[in-house]
Amino acid sequence: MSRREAWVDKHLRSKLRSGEKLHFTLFDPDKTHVKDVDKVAEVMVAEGTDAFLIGGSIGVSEVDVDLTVQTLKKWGLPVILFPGNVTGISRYADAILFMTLMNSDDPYFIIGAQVLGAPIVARYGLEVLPTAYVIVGYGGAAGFVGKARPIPYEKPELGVAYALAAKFLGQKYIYLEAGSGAPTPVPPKFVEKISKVKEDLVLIVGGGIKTYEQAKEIIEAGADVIVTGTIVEENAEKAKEVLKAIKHR
Ligand code: 1GP
Repeated sequence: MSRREAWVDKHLRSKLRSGEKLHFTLFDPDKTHVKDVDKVAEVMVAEGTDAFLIGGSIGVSEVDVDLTVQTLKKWGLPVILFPGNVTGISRYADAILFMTLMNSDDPYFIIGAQVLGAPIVARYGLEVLPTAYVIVGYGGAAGFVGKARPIPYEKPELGVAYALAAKFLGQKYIYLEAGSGAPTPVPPKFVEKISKVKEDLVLIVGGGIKTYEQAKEIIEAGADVIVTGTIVEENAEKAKEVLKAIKHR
């Protein structure tokens, strides 16, 4: 078991402490071919993205994850795994969102996959970022595959209960996921309620964020990190706008 020096959590938290808000660029190896990864990364790095997330819910092989991670390493940003299953683990990454899908009805996504993956994570010496993954609203493929009971957008009090449970269970990050390509992102009012109870949890919000206004409202509501995937794949100019909303406040 070789443990590399853990630096990603420290790095992200020190940025947050200095008042920055963060943006993670998501690469789904099933959607972005490895030959296009650098082109997208170049644009996002120039605009100030803070880290790369690699993962997806369907059709992600270990080989694809390895290739995407290896390609992204050259940019010098944290390369963080965002696994949909045990096939999403790469030895070349810096860290892993070690997630439990809190509102799944299937024990496999709450603890089963984690048990199968833990020895691999230990063997690779990956830095672990303990993460409560909570599906909200639309849910998309992550909600469908993960057999989640998504929290309705108009029931933030349920989200608050999950955030409190995450905190009491010792999680370090909470990820509110509307689902990739969600028609509407997690509402700012929902984010605000979670941000009021989150304390040291790093609050990540993703799914359906496509415009400057959406990103701005979610950040102003108290999110620490915004994740974008679809817009990065589809429209670099709009992705730049989202980054502006996060970085030039
Ligand atoms: C999905 O939250 C992420 O897991 C990003 O969603 O693809 O809609 O940006 P989008």
